[in-house]
Amino acid sequence: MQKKEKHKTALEEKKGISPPEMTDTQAISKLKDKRKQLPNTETLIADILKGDVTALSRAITLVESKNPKHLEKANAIIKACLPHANNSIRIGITGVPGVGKSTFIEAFGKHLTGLGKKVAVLAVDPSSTITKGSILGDKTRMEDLVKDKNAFIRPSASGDSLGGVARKTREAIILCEATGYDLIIIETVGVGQSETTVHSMVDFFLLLKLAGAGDELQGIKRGIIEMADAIVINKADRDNIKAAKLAKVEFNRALHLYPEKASKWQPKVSLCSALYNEGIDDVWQMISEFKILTQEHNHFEANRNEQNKFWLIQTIEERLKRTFFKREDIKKALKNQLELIEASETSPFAAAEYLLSL
Ligand SMILES: Nc1nc2c(ncn2[C@@H]2O[C@H](COP(=O)(O)OP(=O)(O)OP(=O)(O)O)[C@@H](O)[C@H]2O)c(=O)[nH]1
Ligand SMILES: [Mg+2]
Repeated sequence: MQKKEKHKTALEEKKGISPPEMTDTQAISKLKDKRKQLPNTETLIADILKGDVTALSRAITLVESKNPKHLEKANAIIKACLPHANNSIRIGITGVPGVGKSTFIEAFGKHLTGLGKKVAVLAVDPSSTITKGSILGDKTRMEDLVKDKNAFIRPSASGDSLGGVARKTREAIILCEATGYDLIIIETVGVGQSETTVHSMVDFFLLLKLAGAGDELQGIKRGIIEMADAIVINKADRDNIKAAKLAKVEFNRALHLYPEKASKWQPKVSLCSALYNEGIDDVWQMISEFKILTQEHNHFEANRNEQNKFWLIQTIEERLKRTFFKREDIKKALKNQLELIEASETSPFAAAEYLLSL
């Protein structure tokens, strides 16, 4: 009781002290200064093409923004950057959680910057709206790469749909390439359709795996093996080496059962230990070989063109769907039609026809 009273008096003692007043003019000039710091579109483009990382980050933020004004700016920047996005290699990396993607990207990225390359790491992670971007936590696992001035690591864009995240990632790729990054690594966790999405935005698709039968139970789908240009068995170290070698033989056998790829590339299997930095250069050699082969018979560019066409259609579909379901009259009518369906008073097809006619 006594204590409480003491507190009371202590609080009352403070009454006489008034904090320094923040005047409106101060706040306004501060805001103005901040606005001045944000360069206009032309400056951003010029800085990006000069290789300025701050400008790159700002442009990606614009691309990710939901503000229509930002979208307009972002589109202008993307358009200006497109012609400068050519001499890169886009590599997609996937694998079940814990397979060692982050550790691999750290080792691989360091190896590449060691060869004088500039490396950008992006992520497509549909679950990131919940986990706030897994690669963000990864930054601690990519300690050395984060500090490397020739590497750029960007946490995954959050979004309400995989399509939305994918668009942002594709535009981020273009921005990174215009900034001068030679290799763009896009990481994804095998959730939902994310591997297919990443596969459709990269030149080379790499599947990280673990040795051992248990791996089949870890949810790698058959379709993913079919998409892979390389299967890299990670953690081929210590007691695991023997199992990893066996797995290599198995995968090689399995891969030969798949039909030839349009790229004419025969997918390869290799072993590595991301943790002990072994077998990393083999992966790079493989990707270099892939680029030479696919450029020789014009598949490399043709594939990118196909991907662009695919994304055009995807973007239209996404936009149409969004505007349709956002309309208030549609929302109401949809609710109504759903009730009618439940009461067996209309068929799904008739309901769809009716809603579309609105
Ligand atoms: N022995 C061994 N351990 C490894 C190797 N690569 C990664 N690890 C370990 O495996 C664990 C998971 O590695 P991460 O790189 O975080 O795996 P990830 O695929 O990024 O995991 P998520 O981000 O959760 O999807 C860590 O404890 C690593 O130290 C390796 O080559 N050998
Ligand atoms: Mg990771």
